[in-house]
Amino acid sequence: MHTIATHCPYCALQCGMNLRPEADGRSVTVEERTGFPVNRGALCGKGRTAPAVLSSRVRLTGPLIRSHAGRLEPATWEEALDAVAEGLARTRREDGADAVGVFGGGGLTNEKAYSLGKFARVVLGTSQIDYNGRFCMSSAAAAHQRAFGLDRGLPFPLEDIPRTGCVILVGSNLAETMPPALRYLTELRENGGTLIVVDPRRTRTAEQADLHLAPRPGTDLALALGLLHLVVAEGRTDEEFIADRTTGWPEARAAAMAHWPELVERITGVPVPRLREAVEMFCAPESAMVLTARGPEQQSKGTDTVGAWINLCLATGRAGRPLSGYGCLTGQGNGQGGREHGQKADQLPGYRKLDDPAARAHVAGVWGVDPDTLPGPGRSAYELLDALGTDVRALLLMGSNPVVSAPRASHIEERIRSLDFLAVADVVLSETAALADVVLPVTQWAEETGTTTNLEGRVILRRRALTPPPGVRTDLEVMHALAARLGVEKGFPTDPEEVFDELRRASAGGPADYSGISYRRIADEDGVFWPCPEGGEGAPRLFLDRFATDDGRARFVPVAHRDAAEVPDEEYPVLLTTGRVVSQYQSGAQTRRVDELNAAAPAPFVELHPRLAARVGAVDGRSLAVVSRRGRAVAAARITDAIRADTVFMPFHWPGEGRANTLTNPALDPVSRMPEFKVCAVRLEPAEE
Ligand SMILES: Nc1nc2c(c(=O)[nH]1)N[C@H]1C(S)=C(S)[C@@H](COP(=O)(O)OP(=O)(O)OC[C@H]3O[C@@H](n4cnc5c(=O)[nH]c(N)nc54)[C@H](O)[C@@H]3O)O[C@H]1N2
Ligand SMILES: Nc1nc2c(c(=O)[nH]1)N[C@H]1C(S)=C(S)[C@@H](COP(=O)(O)OP(=O)(O)OC[C@H]3O[C@@H](n4cnc5c(=O)[nH]c(N)nc54)[C@H](O)[C@@H]3O)O[C@H]1N2
Ligand code: SF4
Ligand SMILES: [Mo]
Repeated sequence: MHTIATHCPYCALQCGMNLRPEADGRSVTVEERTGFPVNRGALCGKGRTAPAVLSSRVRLTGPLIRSHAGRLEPATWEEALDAVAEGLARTRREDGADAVGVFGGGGLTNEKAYSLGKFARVVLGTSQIDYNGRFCMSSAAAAHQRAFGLDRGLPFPLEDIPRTGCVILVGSNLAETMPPALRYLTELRENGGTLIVVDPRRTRTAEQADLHLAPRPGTDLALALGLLHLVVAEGRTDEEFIADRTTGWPEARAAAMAHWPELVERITGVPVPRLREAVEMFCAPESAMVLTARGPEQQSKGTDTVGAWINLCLATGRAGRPLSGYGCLTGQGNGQGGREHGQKADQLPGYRKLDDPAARAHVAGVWGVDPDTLPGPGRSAYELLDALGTDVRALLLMGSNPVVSAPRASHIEERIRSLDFLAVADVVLSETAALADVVLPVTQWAEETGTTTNLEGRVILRRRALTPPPGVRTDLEVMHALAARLGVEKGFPTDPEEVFDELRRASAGGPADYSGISYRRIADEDGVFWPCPEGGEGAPRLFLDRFATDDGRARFVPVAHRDAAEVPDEEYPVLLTTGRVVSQYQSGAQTRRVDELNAAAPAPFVELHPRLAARVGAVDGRSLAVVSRRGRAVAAARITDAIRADTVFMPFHWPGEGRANTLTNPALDPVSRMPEFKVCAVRLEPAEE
């Protein structure tokens, strides 16, 4: 039997894989797809085991409605869709359109994300839509916009990485979060290039580095400024590049000069000689790159922090040139495309701005509505979740599990419980779906067709390989049916290619222009890089001639270090940071349902240094309580000298007692509205077993 070429349902690498349908037509096996350039056949354990979530043993197989007794009970699709339409309409009638919220996800295909944004603005007429990507790469996106006038996570394909001279990888543990991508770093070093990893922990990724800098969490901004200071002091700036291709250098230079090396050592804990080594490694070769991920970005100053790393690239002429530049390693399966087509609070498709009259007119034209009927910008993700049960009284949730993944999660869980009405579309009964009034079971990656845009800006096609079980519908079918019940008969097609063709028109002429991309072209070209105007070529490499600003020049932004929103004190003397392990994905809703992955990563833990463990009486493998101003979590201690002695680390993949987000601080970055997942203050207490 033939195989179907498609992509993994999980992270932003969007590894290519082949699916072989079994004779029964109800299951698939994963096979190598060596021809796809990003992963050349390699897959991590999550991708390899993804078909396990297709099994009816773990997934939702039919709609559920909460009964008068308070239990979720099986219902027909007609009943469930009627109940959702009525729930949303009632709130709108009684409390106004903005009392209805929509929360989306960066795992949704472009077609779904586009339709969800349109559904909110056209069918519900609400401004209250945002999505979990706000928790992901929003700080890097904002910094990209500010400096380059355009936000595409990587302005070059991954294949450029092995050919550059030096990579500074800031707060990315890609050996665990994108395992097949580690190959690019290995090849870089085989080619004579060097790797610097910046992470408070000596991760599997840091172990590969020529130089590992382990700053105190929340101090990357000072670190980048300190490196820029040394670049200036040592006369290593590229004055010609600065003069020809940038603006704002004098102010940015002055800001960096206020961060002299000894001060930076005091703030970050990174010794001055290590700073000098890093500058030498970064400046000596012809070309170099800085790549950031969630470590420096998920901070209440994430935008400025990324800005400081961009300034370092600009001052040394390491941007807008071949094999050089700044890039952000986007996280979710469609983390890139999901941030372009309108599920963000301030955005219209094609990365257009909702408050731009010309953008409103263009998109309203494609949608066949009066531009004046489009609502304005709404609240950011955390602010939206925080408003549930007060200003926002009904919510439609598609593609996120905030009970586990939102900061200050006990509070957010309580807000969700206080809603008048909650509808959740999901593939499994997630912790958030379990609180819903109506649960709509939807199809999965292997059962539907649609495009995603990987971390390189490469638009790719996932293909349907399986007939979905009879009790589930696609997200597009859900939106179509709800729109019809709410009085909008047209404009929500269920055929993904039809949606994509409309998205192309809506994006035409915008910053993320998809108008020249078609399903056919994606198949022929191993994906097409945006921007790609009608009839044009895709653009794997950006900014080589000009940046996307009005004057074509990149903008330095003067930034200064500031403390994290919460710093250690007597009561909460230890820093907590959070992140991921290789065998679980995000809130764990999908991967905690896969036996093989659970065997590898069965439970949450608290990673801490032996010295800190001795001080607080923690014993390896025994329960340890972690207490912050938001709450208390308990997980097994994991004692290792691979972490700073002033910091503990918890993965956030689990609900319940070991939920890391019970502890995290929702302090927001003022520009991106990113919460500070990566730094808060805690104390440790031995816990009862
Ligand atoms: N296995 C697995 N893979 C995934 C995911 C998953 O859940 N599981 N999720 C996907 C998604 S959506 C994303 S966004 C990516 C995330 O990918 P990464 O950004 O690689 O993942 P994290 O573990 O969140 O954070 C990376 C590193 O930041 C470090 N760090 C913590 N605080 C700081 C700090 O203040 N400064 C610096 N420089 N570093 C710090 C942590 O120690 C950690 O090693 O992964 C994607 N891939
Ligand atoms: N403490 C801490 N918290 C964090 C982070 C951190 O580093 N530390 N990282 C943050 C980051 S970067 C991210 S991206 C978020 C992610 O956190 P979440 O938004 O909770 O991400 P997922 O667990 O992927 O949730 C996706 C949900 O949608 C379902 N789903 C999957 N595909 C589809 C689909 O096509 N349609 C529908 N309707 N549902 C689908 C899944 O089953 C799952 O229940 O977590 C954030 N939270
Ligand atoms: S690295 Fe990401 S895309 Fe590749 S197989 Fe693993 S989870 Fe899937
Ligand atoms: Mo993410």
